[in-house]
Amino acid sequence: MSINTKPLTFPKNFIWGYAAAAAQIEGAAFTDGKGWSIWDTFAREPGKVHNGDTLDVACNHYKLFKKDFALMAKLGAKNYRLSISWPRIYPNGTGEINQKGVDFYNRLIDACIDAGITPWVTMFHWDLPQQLETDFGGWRDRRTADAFATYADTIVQAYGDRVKNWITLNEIVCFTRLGYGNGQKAPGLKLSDQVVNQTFHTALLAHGHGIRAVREFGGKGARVGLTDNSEIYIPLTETPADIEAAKQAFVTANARVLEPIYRGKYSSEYLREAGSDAPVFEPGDLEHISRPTDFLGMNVYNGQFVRAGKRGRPEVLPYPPSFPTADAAWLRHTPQALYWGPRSVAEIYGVKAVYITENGAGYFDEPEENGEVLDLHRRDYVRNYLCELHRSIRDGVPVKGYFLWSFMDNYEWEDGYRCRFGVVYTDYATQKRTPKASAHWYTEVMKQNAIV
Ligand code: GBH
Repeated sequence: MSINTKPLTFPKNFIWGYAAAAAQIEGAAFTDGKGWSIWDTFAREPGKVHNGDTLDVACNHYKLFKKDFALMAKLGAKNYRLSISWPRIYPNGTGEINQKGVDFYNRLIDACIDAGITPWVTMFHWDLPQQLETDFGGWRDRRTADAFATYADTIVQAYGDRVKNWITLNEIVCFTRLGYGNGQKAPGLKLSDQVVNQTFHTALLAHGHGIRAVREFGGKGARVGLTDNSEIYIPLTETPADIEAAKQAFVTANARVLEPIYRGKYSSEYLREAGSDAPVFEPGDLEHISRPTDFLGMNVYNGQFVRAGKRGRPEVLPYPPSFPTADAAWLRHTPQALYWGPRSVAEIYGVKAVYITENGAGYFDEPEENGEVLDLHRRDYVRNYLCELHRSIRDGVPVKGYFLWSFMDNYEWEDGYRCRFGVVYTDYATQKRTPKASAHWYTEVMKQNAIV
C-alpha cells in the first residue's frame, strides 16, 4: 500500500491566536491608580478561592508585557484576544477617569502591534469595579449598564484608531448567574431567580452599549460582537431525531442571552417559565440589545449529550462517572462541542461569522526534572477539538477563527493558580515563562494553517 497523507487544512485567512484576560494576568492590582474590582474583594473572603490566591501579582504582565509579546510572536501568534480592566480606566466605575490606566493600555496595545500581533479587545471580562457593586448593586441595577456605556465610549475613542476587533462582554452567565445566583464567582451572592434574570438583562443592556460605542467611535473597519459560552448540546447519534432534540435543548438553555440578541425579544417559552421572576425592562431595551453585531464569539469547553426522548423531547444525559475530564474537574473531554456549538448558532440564528474566542484545557502541570513541560494531554485535548472544528468548517459552518485559552498559565478565578490553562508554563515565584510541548505543537498548527 502507499500512504497518502492529507493534512486537515483550514481556509485561507483563518485567524489563529491566543486569548487571555486582564485580571488573570496583569497583577499590579493596586498600581497606578487602579480601583478595586469585585474579584479583588472576593479573593480576600476566606474560603472563596482555592488556597486563598489573589490577583495581586498574577503573571505580572503589567510589567512584563513587552517580553510576553516577544515570546508570543516568537511562538508564531498573529492574533491576541486581551481584555481591558474597567477599574484601571475608571477606578470607581464611573466619574473620574484614571489617565495612568488609559496610558497603560496605549503602551500595551502599541507593544502588541509592534510585535506583529493584532489585538482583539474584550471590554469586560468579569473585573467589575467594586464601587459599582457597593453603590448600585452591580449588575442588579441598570446604572451599571449606564456606567459601562461611558466606559465603552472612553476605550473605543482611546484605542479605536488601532483596535478594529471588539468584544463587548465575556460569558454573561458567569458574571450573572454564577456571581449573583450560586455565589461561585464574585460578588459571591446567592439571590433569587428574579434578581439573576435582572442581572442578565443589565448585562445585555451593556452589550448594546458596547455595540453602539463601536458604531459611533470605532472608525473605519471596526467590528464588534459578544463572546458567549452557550450551553452546547451534542446529539447522541447524528440522526435527524437526536439532532432536532439537541437543537431544541440549545434554544431553551441559551434563551436568556441569544433570543433577545438575535430575535429582539425574550421567547414566550422563557417568559412562561420565568413567570413572575422575569426581568423588568423598559421600552426600547430590546431594540438596543438586538443591535446587529458583526460576529459571535464562542467560548467552547463542554458539550452535553442529548437524545430524542418521549415524543421527541430532548433528554439531556448526565455524564457517567467515568467520563474523561481534565484536571479542571468540570472540563469534560467533548471535542464534538466544537462542531455542534458553531453549527447550532449558524443554523438556529443564522450567525454569519463565528470566532472561537476560547478553547483549551486546565491541568495541574509541573515541569520534568530537565525543566521541560510535557503536556501531551493538553496537546491531544486541543487537537481532538480542532478536528471537530475542521469538520464544522468542512460542512459549511462559517467559523472564521480560533483563539486558544490561554497563552500562559494564569489566575484561574475561584480555582486560583493551581489549575493551569497555558501552553506556556508560568513559574509564579520567578515569573519565568517556559513553552510547554503544546506550545511548540500549536506554533506549527498556526504556521501550517492545518492540524499537524
Ligand atoms: C472561561 O470560563 C473564562 O472566560 C476564562 O476566564 C477562564 O479562565 C477559562 O474559561 C477557563 O476556565 O463547577 O461545574 O458549575 C469557562 C466557563 C463556566 C467554566 C463555569 C467553569 C463551572 C462549572 N466556566 N464552570 S461547574
